[in-house]
Order: sequence, then C-alpha cells, then structure tokens
Amino acid sequence: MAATPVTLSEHLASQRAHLPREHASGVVAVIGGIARVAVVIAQELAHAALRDRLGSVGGTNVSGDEVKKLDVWGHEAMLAGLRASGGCAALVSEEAKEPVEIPVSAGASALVVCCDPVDGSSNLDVNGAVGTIFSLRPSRGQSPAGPAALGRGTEQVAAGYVMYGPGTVLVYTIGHGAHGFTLNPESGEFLLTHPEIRIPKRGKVYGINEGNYYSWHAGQRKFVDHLRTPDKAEGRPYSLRYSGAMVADVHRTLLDGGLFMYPADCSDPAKPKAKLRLLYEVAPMAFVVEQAGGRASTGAGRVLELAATEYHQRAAIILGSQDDVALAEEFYRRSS
Ligand code: FBP
Repeated sequence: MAATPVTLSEHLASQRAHLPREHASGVVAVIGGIARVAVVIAQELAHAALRDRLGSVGGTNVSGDEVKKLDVWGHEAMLAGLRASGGCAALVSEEAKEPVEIPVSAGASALVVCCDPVDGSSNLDVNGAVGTIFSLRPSRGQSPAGPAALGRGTEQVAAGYVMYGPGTVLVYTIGHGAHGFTLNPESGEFLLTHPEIRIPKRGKVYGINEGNYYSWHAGQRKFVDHLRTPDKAEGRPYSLRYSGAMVADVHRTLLDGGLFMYPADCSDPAKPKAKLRLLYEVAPMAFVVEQAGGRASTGAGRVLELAATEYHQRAAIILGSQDDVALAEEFYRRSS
C-alpha cells in the first residue's frame, strides 16, 4: 500500500530540530503562511484572463520594470499572508521601494522576509511559467526590522521558491537539504514529492538570454562558445533552454543539472550592470542550489558571500551543477 504522502506542515515540523531554537516557530509559521498564499496565487493565475487580471498597471517599480496587475495583486496577497502568519516583522518586496514593517508579537524571533511575489512576470500575459521566490532572515529584534535584511546571503535562515507551471511546486531549505512539494489542488495541501533533492554533478543544458551575448564579460562569451562547441566525448554541445522566468529555469536546473546564468552587462567594463536582485532572487536561489549539492557563483566567487547594502541591489549569477559552474569560473579567471 502506497505510503501516505508527507505534508509540508509535517515536514516543517520534522525540520524544527535543525533550526536555531529562537527561529524555529517563526520559520514554520512564515513558510506555512507563504504556502497558503501560493495556493491562492495558483488559483488566481488560472483565472487571471477571466478576471481581467492580465496586463500592466501602467507604471514601473523601483527596478524600472513594467509592473503587471498580478505583480501588485501578488504583493498585496503576500503581505496579507505574512501579516496573518504572526512570524514576520518586515517584508522586503520587489514591488515596494522600502521594507514594509509588520507589527508582530514574536519579538526577536520574528523574521524579515525578502520576496519576489511574482517572478517572471513578463510571462504572465503569454501564459508562461511564473514563480514566487522567498528568503527568511533574522530580524534580531531590530525596530524597524527591515534593515536587518541587509547582509550576506550566508545569514539566511531559510529560502525557497514556488513554481506555477502545469503543476504547482514549492521547494525550500533551512540549510538542511532542499526539499520539493507538489500542490494537491483538491486538498490545497503541498505534499512531499522531491525529498532531499540532489543536483547532478554535471548537466547537458544551459539557460541564459543569448540576446545579451555581446554585452557579456569575455570569459562568459568564451564559456558559452565552449558549451555550444560539439565534442561527443565531453557531451557537448549542451542544449539551450530559457523560459524567461528564473524560477522555472532554476527548477529545471535543480532536477536535471546544468546551468542557469544571468551575467552582468559589461558593455562598460568599468561599470558592469547586473539585472537580478540579490535579496529576493539571487541569494535565496543560491542557498537552495547549494543545499542540493550545486554551486552558485558571480563568476568570480561564491554568491552567498556577497553582502547586500541596498534592498534592491542587483548581482550576476551563474548557478547549477558543481562541475559546470566551476568550469564557468575557470573561463572567467582565464579572461580576467
Ligand atoms: P521579475 O519578473 O520578477 O522582474 O524577474 C526578473 C526576470 O523575469 C527573471 O525571472 C528572469 O530570469 C529574467 O528576469 C528574464 O530577463 P530577460 O527578459 O532579460 O531575459
């Protein structure tokens, strides 16, 4: 008889022992709250075209991105869910210039959540995969709590993402492996389907926006040229897969191996310009990938060592299979 699938709340309860005592209740409450919001977001995405929820609000956010109606709706839904969780003292969101402070009774054990409520929003109007990315950091009882979000990626207490694709999956880590759950739309529960995810040491697929090729660092260009150069013995050429949503590209990479890369624009070598945001895109994904046995680099070093000094700071990212990312770093070294 098939074993009863483990629910997310049961799994979180089993992970408590691996958490610092002061954060255990907060992590369980906050990730549980994010999962409940994810169920609502999944339903809303399925009805978006029927409820006039597609399209833009006609403005840009602090990063200069066009803001979609669902970006705003997703932000509000996440804020309400975090308020209700009772474990979150502040939200740093892609859709809010400053952190949103949340009065909370949990005191010093409350957490600061950095979140991209709807990642890949350029896919929304074309019914492509999108996601939610989250990172939990200690508030250290600071008031206001928002500034406690700033710092290294190694200070994250937990992180994860939700991918809204044909199915809805949630993957999270508290620094004790990475674990995947699939939403049962009938019961509204996330069930453990991918325990202890291990990313293959080497892959066959890479994901990058090749349209930016001529703005890349020379090492990045040579690395992609290498991946595209046929060499049967070395399993090359690699295949190119790029969804336009970081969550979908990282999820594929986590399960199948290979690489997801969003390098900096080096058109002006003196001022490289990255795109993805460190606190609520790059650092949480790096934590998950490392916990699955992968590697996450800027090209020059470990992403989790980067210290955020601004809420919407950007960073270059090359993540995925250990051997593939190490080779990318080698190409950067040779070209620096
Ligand atoms: P948002 O949609 O949350 O702003 O995320 C940024 C993002 O869409 C990533 O999900 C994706 O990897 C990347 O930008 C795609 O950028 P581009 O269109 O330049 O390839």
